[in-house]
Amino acid sequence: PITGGMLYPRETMTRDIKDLGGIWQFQVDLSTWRNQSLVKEWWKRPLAENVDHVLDMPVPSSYNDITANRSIQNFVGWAWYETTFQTPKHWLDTVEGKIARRIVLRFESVRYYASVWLNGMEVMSHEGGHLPFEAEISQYLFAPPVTNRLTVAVNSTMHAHTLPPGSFSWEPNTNRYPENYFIMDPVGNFFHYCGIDRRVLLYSTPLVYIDDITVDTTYRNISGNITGVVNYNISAIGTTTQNKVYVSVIDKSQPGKAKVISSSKMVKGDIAASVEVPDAKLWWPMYMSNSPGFMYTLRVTIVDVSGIAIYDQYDLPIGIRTVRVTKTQFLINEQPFYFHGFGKHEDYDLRGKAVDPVTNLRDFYLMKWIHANSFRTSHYPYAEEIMDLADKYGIAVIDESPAVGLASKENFDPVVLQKHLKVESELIRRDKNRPGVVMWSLANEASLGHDYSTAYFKAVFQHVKALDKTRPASMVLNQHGNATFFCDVILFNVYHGWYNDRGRLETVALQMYDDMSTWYKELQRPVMITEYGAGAVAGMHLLPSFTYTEDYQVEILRENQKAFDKLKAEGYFVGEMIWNFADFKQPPLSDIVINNRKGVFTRQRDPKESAYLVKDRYVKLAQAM
Ligand code: GCB
Repeated sequence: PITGGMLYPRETMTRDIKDLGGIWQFQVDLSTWRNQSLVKEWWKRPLAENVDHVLDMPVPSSYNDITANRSIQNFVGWAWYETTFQTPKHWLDTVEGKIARRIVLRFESVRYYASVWLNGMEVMSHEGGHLPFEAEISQYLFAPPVTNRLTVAVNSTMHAHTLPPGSFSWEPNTNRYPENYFIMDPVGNFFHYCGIDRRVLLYSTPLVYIDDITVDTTYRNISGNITGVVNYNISAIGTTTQNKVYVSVIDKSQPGKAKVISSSKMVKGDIAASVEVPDAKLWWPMYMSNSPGFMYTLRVTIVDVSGIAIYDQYDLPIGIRTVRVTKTQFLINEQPFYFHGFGKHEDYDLRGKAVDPVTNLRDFYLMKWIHANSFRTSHYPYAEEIMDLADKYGIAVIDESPAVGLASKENFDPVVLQKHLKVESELIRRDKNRPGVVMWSLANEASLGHDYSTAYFKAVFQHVKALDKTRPASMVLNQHGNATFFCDVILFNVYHGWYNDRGRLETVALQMYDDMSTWYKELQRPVMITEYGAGAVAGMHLLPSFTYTEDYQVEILRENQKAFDKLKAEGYFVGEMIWNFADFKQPPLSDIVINNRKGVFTRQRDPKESAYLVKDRYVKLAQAM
């Protein structure tokens, strides 16, 4: 089980944040890799005293593409990061000899494994990228003017028992390979970026604090008059009979005026109640309303018994909406929703997988331009900054866990299953309150042909369903198998005219229609395509079109879309997502030039010819919503 609510740090009058981003010190330890466990003790002294020379490295960023050094680009093993900071003095004020605030160190993501020391003392470790972890650190801090030293050892070795798995081997034959030569087969076909790729934050809260909030929303519609119902569950730490909790729902267009306020006695632990929001505006995806992405603020305030002195306050953005799946439809607020969007990656020039506000906004402006209403977080959870934008703009998200490439029997080992359950717990804890998240994807293209994979997914689906009863759950498929029965919606990837019958455009529409209609016949539930497409190098043209030209990509998309129109008319086809939104970096595989070229935008986010075709189609789909 995981502990703590780990609410996303948001500043309020009782909570403050210090961002530790910037230039950190860095060095890789060329003599190690994860399988050998940690061998160096570089946390004991400043990094500069342990190595010949330290490098500078930006945080957040993947470390791979920053320097001109190939061994850092390809490095897999222990990479060391170090920074220093002073704690704001008022955080350390004491009351009766004890520090009166709770100080937390939080990492939004480190890929893949991290151990953290503060002033030479071990604070925490965490396995798994793309998800936050944190610890209270008051006891490790030096008071100013003394400077604190923060050391992080990062390791991104993937093997059969990591999630996602990778295959790792090394070549002992020193006649043919240099010493310590190893091969790590990529996790999927995206570049294996590593490092501290999201923000590192220090934040502080009062000692009496809101630990977690879970909301579940619904509404009543009486002849067009909508009353929102926000069920909430709040858990707080440190409260006594001296505390009350206020919950208010604030309409951001009228910031001074809370729509509803309810107050309850807060004794210890949890409180579950609900508030009704009169004349509520529902959260709708783009094109289903004139004000898509309408968000309220759920303000939770813990006060003293008189109701005056404020202990803690947290502002949770919420949206009021429902999601439900029938045999043929995906319903948002009881209206049929048709996904038209993309599979994406967190992948940018130089930064690798780093969270970056510039690219994030560029991507959302491009999604708006092209009239997309949805994307999938292929193949791992995306940064909370991105998820916030999706909520705000009304973009529906299929939220995927980092289970890509479960293929061999070893990958379905009980050890991996435990990791998978933990990852789902961490992901649902993080994203459970987001209206934009309309479905969970538990894996991508797992191999399903065995009893052990059926048993494995039965356990993962049960776990997810127990944690979240409000959203459909599925996984992205590229094959049939018993485990497909657990999926609420069939999400299918296939590359007709590319990975099969390459160059044969005349097969595409037929095969796509055959695949998708067969799924529906077999499982009698909504089906959608989550990946289809073709690679195109921007600027390359041939007539007749040929693989890797922009012309061929346009034709592949068009042929597939013929099938989608036919399927849509049959009433059970609920969406189409192109692989991929933008080109992204691959490992050095054959058959590609640097990047996976299936983007309708280049890696720099410029449109290919296909982007105009997609825009025409998505505009029409948007009008039909
Ligand atoms: C797939 C994978 C995706 C790849 C894509 C491709 O099926 O899900 O991760 O990038 O194909 O382009 O090969």
